[in-house]
Order: sequence, then C-alpha cells, then structure tokens
Amino acid sequence: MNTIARYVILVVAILISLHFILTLTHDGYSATVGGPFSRPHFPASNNGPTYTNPPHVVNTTSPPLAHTGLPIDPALRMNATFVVLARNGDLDGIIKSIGDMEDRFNKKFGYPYTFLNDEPFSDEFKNRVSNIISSDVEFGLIPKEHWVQPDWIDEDKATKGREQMKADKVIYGGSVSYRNMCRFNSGFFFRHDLLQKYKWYWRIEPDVHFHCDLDYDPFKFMQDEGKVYGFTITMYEFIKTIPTLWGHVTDFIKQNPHHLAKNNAMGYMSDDGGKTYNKCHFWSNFEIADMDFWRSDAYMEFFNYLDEKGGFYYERWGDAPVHSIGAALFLQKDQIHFFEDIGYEHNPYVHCPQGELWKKGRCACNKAKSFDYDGYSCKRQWDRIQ
Ligand SMILES: Nc1nc2c(ncn2[C@@H]2O[C@H](COP(=O)(O)OP(=O)(O)OP(=O)(O)O)[C@@H](O)[C@H]2O)c(=O)[nH]1
Ligand SMILES: [Mg+2]
Repeated sequence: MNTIARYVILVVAILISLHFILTLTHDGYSATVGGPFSRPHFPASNNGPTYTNPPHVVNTTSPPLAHTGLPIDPALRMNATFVVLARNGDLDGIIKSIGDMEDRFNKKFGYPYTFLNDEPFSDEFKNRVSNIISSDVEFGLIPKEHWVQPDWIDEDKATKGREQMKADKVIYGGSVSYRNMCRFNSGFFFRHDLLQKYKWYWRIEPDVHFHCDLDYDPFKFMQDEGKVYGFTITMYEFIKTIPTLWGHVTDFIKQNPHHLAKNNAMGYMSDDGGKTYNKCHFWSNFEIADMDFWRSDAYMEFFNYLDEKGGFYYERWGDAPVHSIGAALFLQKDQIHFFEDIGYEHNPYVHCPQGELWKKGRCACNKAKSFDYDGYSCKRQWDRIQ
C-alpha cells in the first residue's frame, strides 16, 4: 500500500470513530444524523409512579471551537429551545429580554428560539427579533383549539366570575385573553408542532432581565443531575384567582394516588400534610424544564382533570400554580432545582445571586434587592424540605 492510500484509510477510520463517539455521547448529534444509537426525541409517556429523566450517557465538556465563534461545540448542544409566547405588541419588551439572553448566555451556546403567538407574527416582529439572534429561530401560530375558551364552558358563569374579579381588583381579573394564555401555558404549549422535536425548554417573557453571565449549559446540568424542573423565584399566589383549585387537586390525588411521587415536594406547598394549600408556587415566567414531564400521563391526566372543572375560566387559574403543583406532586423533590446562580428579574421581583456567585457571574443586579427572603417569597418553604 502506498503512503497516500494509508493516509486515506487513516482519515476514514478517524471520521468513522468520531461519528460513533458523537452518536453515543450527544442527543443533538445523533438526532441530526441518525445512526444505530440515536434515541427518539421524546420517549413514551410515563407510566410509573415517578417521572424519571433518562441519564445522559457521558459527562463531556466540549472544547472551544474557533471557527464557529461559539465556546461550545454545536454538536454537543442539548435537545433544547427557548420558548417565547408573545403578541406582536410585545416586540420591544421581547427585544430587551432576548438581548440580555444573547449577551449573558446564548451567544456562547447558540440554542434555537421558538416564538409562539395566537395571531400570525408580523414581518417587523420577525425581522427585528431575527436581527439580534445568532442562532436558529422559528415562529409558530397556535391552533385555535389550543387557545380559545372551549364551547363547553358556561359563558354566563365565566362572565360572572370575571365581573366579580374586576370588582375585587384582581390583576387581569376581567381578561379572557389572559385566561387563554394561562390555560395554554398550563396544558398546551408543549404540544405545539414546532416543539415536538424538543425535550428541554427555557421560557422567556417580554421585559425580563438576565443579570449575570452564565458560563455553563443549564440544560446539560439538568440532564446530568437528573433534574426536571428549574426555577429562580417562588412566591404566594393570590387566593382570589384559585379559590377552588386545591379542593380539585386533593380530589385528583385521592382518585389517582399512583401518580404521587414518593419523595415529593408536598411539604413546600402545604403546611399541614396536604390538607390545605399555602399558596406557594414557582414563578413560571422563568422555567427551565423537561417538556416530557408535561407530556407524561401523570401531568396530562392532572391537567385534563383540572381543565374539565372549568377553573381556568370560572376563576383565573394561573399556569404558575398549576405547573408548580404538578411538579411538586409528581416529581421527587430533588428533581426540582433552584437556580441560585441565574440572576433573573421580572418586574417587580429579582433573584440576584449572592457572594462569590455574584462576582463570578459579573452580575448587574443589586444583591441587597434579591427577593429570596422577602416576606412574600416562598423560598423558606422551599428550604425547609431540602
Ligand atoms: N400571543 C399572546 N401572548 C400573550 C397573550 N397574553 C399574554 N401573552 C404572553 O404570555 C406571557 C405572560 O403574559 P404577561 O402579560 O407577561 O403576564 P404576567 O407575567 O402575569 O404579567 P405582567 O408581565 O406583569 O404583565 C408573556 O410572554 C406574554 O407575551 C395573548 O393574548 N397572546
Ligand atoms: Mg410577564
């Protein structure tokens, strides 16, 4: 064999080995190219009493790649997207949020964005948003049946509920569209066509701030540590928006005890072993989570049960308490993660990392203003079950 032939064989052998290593070690790569070890994007729904997040195969840290400008190898990216529900009128607020996200995290990691709207996005929205995003972006229309108030809702009863809440000065108490949004976020977003290919998501809203540099991949962290749901701020819900919710939750638990996780986070949400709800919830305008959990039997049965009660319209059930109660009951408490190191603000509250984390993240937030142990925060209730 001459020297050239030997070199050709060597290069082919290296390429084949590289393909197998990437296929084995990274979801994104195997999903893109296929191959004998590629896994489905989202596994069959959960039938067991607890949701288990399949462990990542190998704990790898990717080397810098000069030619892409990204510090991580795109082939090692997780099966994840940012999810942004927005109206065309939210454009300026979205530009602010995405600007922070790109500067503080995503210019290094290149995760794609998925924008969803109940109306078609305007060209201006798409142009301005695409202009500041370095990665892939998709814009989706929400199907009517995932968004509008269902026909079987008793409109007279719903109208009375809204009027009462307006009179009680409950925020968004008179709004139908806000209720559509809460119901969509509770039980539909993860069923949108554009999101079927993804497992992980990071939710972003207009006018939020990411105050610190994030130099590691939180999706990969979640996968490697067996986490399913991540939050930064936890607080009390306005009881006027959910007067009957806990009653329905306890009925559901009685009828479906097999869905309760063994080591769940009930102790965070209830001060009396589940009899009453202390109104604590994770503030869902920030979420890093696994959509396969929302797609699981336990959560889908829970959502459908609540939906049939009509409380998204007769009251004003928020996606924050619905997601939080689902996660706290059907996950083990150590599958829920408090992202201490992510500086996050949604008016009027901020979670600002403390001490060394604040320095390490070059955080711009005021440490003294962190909401964590504010009187209205539920961080203490979270801490007591750790
Ligand atoms: N497409 C669409 N998105 C909506 C609608 N209402 C709210 N949203 C989005 O849903 C998310 C939550 O709405 P927000 O208005 O931020 O609700 P909130 O966070 O409870 O309250 P504020 O931020 O204080 O106004 C945001 O991402 C909004 O852009 C709607 O009618 N259509
Ligand atoms: Mg908001």
